Amino acid sequence: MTQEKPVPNNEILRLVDLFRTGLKDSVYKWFEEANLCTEEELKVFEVVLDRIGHLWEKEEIPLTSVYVSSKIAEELANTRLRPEIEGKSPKGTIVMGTVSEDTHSLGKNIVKRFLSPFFEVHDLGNDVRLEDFIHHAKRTEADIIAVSALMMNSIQQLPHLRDLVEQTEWTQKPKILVGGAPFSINPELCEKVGADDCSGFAFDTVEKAMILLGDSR
Ligand code: B12
Repeated sequence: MTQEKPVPNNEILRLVDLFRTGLKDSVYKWFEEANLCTEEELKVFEVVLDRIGHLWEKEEIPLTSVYVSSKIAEELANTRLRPEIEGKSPKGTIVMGTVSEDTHSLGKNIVKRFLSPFFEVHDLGNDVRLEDFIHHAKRTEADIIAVSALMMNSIQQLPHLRDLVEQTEWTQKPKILVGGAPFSINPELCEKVGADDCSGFAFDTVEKAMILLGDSR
């Protein structure tokens, strides 16, 4: 991995403008020229999307601009963000999804790409009911249920997932791994929602999942 290069604030502001106005080619050119490593690229576009979210919150830009930005970010993630690890044999099974009433898929999809070389990942998509996480975890004998939650409303459901895990009979009880931006802002949320671990950044999810797996075997 190359040495971390801080991206100056004026460059972040320029990128925010390029994203929100849908100038996809200029965004690509920016990343080409910046020549960052994958971890830095991911950090940059999380910061940019966070700023865009705040602009929308302050009613400085419409929701359509957030949507346009997310479409560019999605394409960028699919084409540029390559985890620097390749095809290992799966070490366990993970059922993952974004929790019900939450359709923020970008972070979950990135995490899936990072986990897939190491685990058999069953992606249930977005807006997944807690009962469906349990059903699929049971069916696949999953080691981990990995849940993405970006909104406070969706986070509030998570303690009930712990209840459902405890109330269900398992051959081997799955661990709960949760993630999304709120967990990097406030890591204490992890304990509050009853998860076994949490992460606000895709880069440490493989390690966290491996540790949970070690604990559960
Ligand atoms: C893009 C975006 C959208 C896009 C989503 C497109 C898509 N396909 O995902 C659109 C425009 C559709 C959208 C809609 C809405 N949004 Co929105 N959105 C965002 C925004 C700007 C960026 C989210 C994002 O993609 N970030 C980039 C990714 C890569 O980061 P990430 O998700 O955090 O994921 C990383 C880590 O957290 C971690 N991770 C993520 N998941 C997981 C899971 C596991 C298991 C692990 C281990 C790790 C992990 O790894 C990822 C990579 O490092 C956020 C602002 C923010 N700061 O989050 C608001 C934000 C989340 N949205 C918000 C809101 C309110 C909405 C709407 C309700 C708006 C509306 N009025 O309709 C709707 C909700 C729709 C719904 N029911 O879900 C609020 C939530 C406020 C709150 N506290 O509850 C935010 C915070 C904006 C704000 N500042 O107010 N949104």
